[in-house]
Amino acid sequence: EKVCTIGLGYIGLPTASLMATKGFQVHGIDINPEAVQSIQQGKVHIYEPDLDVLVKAAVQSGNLTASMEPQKADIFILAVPTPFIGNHKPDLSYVEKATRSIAPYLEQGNLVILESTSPVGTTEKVAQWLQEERPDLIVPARSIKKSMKKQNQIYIAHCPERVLPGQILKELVTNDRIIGGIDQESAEKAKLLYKKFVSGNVLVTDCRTAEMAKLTENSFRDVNIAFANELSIVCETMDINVWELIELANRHPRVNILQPGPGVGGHCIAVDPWFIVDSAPESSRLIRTAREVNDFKPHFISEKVKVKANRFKNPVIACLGLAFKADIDDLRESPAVTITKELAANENLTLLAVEPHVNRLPDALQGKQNLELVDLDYALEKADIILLLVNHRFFADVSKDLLREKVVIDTRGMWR
Ligand code: SAJ
Repeated sequence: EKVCTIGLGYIGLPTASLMATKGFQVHGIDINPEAVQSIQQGKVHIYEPDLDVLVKAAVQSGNLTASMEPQKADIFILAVPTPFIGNHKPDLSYVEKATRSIAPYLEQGNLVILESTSPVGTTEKVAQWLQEERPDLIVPARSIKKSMKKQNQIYIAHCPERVLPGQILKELVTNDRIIGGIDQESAEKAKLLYKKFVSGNVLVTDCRTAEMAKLTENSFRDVNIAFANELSIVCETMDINVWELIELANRHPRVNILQPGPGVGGHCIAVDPWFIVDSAPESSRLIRTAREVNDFKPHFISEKVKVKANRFKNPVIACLGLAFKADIDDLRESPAVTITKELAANENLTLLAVEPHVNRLPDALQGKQNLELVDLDYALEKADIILLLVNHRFFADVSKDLLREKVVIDTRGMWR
């Protein structure tokens, strides 16, 4: 079967390459010419463990090609970003553009799959956009009843991705998948497709439930991290070690608290809960508050560091880690970057950032006179204050004797 994937990022590229190695003929599309070029040469433009090997194999087999123009196919997979714009409103412009871009290539019997995390109702919008572009085709409307197969009909389903950055290739295969059909026929068609490369269960529902399920998963995690972050702030005022507290509370058979940290980053957990809040502002008070608690945490940490820095004449602060979580190179929406930036705004502070996964500072931290990217040993030697922001394995073995000589702020509880 022929597949056309729109978006070759953290979801589209692994999915396209996996399907190509499973025997599908896959053509990948991206608006970024550099991404397309590197994939054409069998290389990757993003880091994810083992993705380079998979892409190379897929391209060399001849089953994965890439360009900036869609092609005719049996299956179209939309895997483009759904960020939010000011005021936490979902930005569906990428989904809309991608949807309209495939419309001219659609033929009767084709299956269109939306994998992007989307606010409830988006799959129905995809159907509406396709119908506007292609009045000659019968685009199904949302229905939970069985209907008759029609001439000139296409199929639409929402199959939200749920893979964890750092484990994408494993989770793409082993995770259970939720298939939300716009109608039953679409769901069944999509189920058959995912069964061909997923070893987990493939669970069928309607498109609205599937959209909400994905948002619910990430909101669940956000609310639970907010609980841990709130505890960490509460404990600070009571002289209680929050890590010990959580470890002890988690010995209860029905308690399982997550880990506090410097805040919640990434493009999913810090974004998706807002889609629920936007759809139901009056009834999503807990989800909204959790977002606010997690967004407050970076400021809480930078204020704490500033207070400690007051003890020194020319304070030097080592900021260990800039990524949004451990053992990845992704610095986007990272609380570690927010904290480092807030500290760098204070000219009395000298900041030494250490991030073993990158060789240049991100744009958000460029052009600051009092901030440089250095190696770990140099930072540890020069710093008065050591601020651990990311629990990269790389930082696990820092000498405890050395830490005893410094002021240490360990936002991840790694050196406890
Ligand atoms: N974090 C904490 N404490 C914890 C766990 C995480 O502070 O106990 C922080 C991390 O440091 C990071 C942020 O939360 O800044 C998010 O990290 P994560 O590992 O929880 O999640 P992501 O964003 O890498 O991936 C999530 C996953 N969702 C869930 O686990 C419910 C993944 O399965 C989704 O596919 C992904 O979002 C997505 O694309 O939506």
